[in-house]
Amino acid sequence: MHELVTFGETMALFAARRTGPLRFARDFDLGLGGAESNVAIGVARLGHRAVWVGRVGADEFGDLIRATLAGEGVDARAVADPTAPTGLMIKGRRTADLIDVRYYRKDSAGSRLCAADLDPELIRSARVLHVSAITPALSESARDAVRHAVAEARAAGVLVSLDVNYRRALWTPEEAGAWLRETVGNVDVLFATEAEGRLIVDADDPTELAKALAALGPRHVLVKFGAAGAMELSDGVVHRAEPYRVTEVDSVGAGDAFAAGWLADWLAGAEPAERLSTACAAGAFAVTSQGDWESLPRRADLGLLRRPADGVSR
Ligand code: KDG
Repeated sequence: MHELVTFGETMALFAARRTGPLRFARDFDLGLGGAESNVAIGVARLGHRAVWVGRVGADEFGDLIRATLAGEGVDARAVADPTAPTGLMIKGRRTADLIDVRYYRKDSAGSRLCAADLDPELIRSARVLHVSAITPALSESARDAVRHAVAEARAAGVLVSLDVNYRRALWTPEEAGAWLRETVGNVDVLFATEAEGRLIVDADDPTELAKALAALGPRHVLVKFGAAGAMELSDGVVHRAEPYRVTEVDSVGAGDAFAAGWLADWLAGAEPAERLSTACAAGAFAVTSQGDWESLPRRADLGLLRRPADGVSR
């Protein structure tokens, strides 16, 4: 039986191998990326059963997405849409430490996701429903799918998790803020960076920000500070986690890894300090290599970040 259900758009991802303007890239690595499927992979690697639902084109990229997710142990329920292509994400490296992401996803198969693609029984029988605020920005039907899924999960007592994942290419801060304010009251777990939290409420201090977000409904509020760690406000108690020191290669996907680590530990019944530490460790692993999810940890990897002095693990 599955434990976590998630859904959203997953795209084929072309990552330039060379640093510099994209027009001079020449060679690309082909893979895939999608906030929710990244979370599903992360949760599966940490030992829990995850289902991802989405739409892909009836094309090579759709096949790639299906096969890769299956290979990662995710139960991928992808509707192949013959009328629209799989969306594309292109990752350039403008400078050695500046990644530049472009999306070609308008009218993609993934953006046509609709409520009818989601089996209500799948949601009702899960322990966690995880969504991101990318999905409601894709299309009216995708927004409707989120509304239905959240309502279904709430009614069945399934933990509802929402990662803000603000995408400025898809909607304005005002549009995102309005949707988020309308939705967070139906959410149990909220993941946000400080800037994303401020799309919803007005507060400068991070603790005040977390409190203001929690006052809207979520029992667990996670505020992420990137390389500076994270804080969690759960049941009125604040927990803080120090970051793990790693060499950053590609930060895209760190937030999804963080959510995956936290949710996997919630599923495992871990204490708040432990699950926050797992979330930070998963986020740290995610930034250590190219790709949005490839370097996500298995349980056995988590301890590796408490490194031996010579940096060699034997
Ligand atoms: O966090 C990384 C993901 O969000 C990425 O893999 C996909 O950017 C993405 C999007 O907008 O769906």
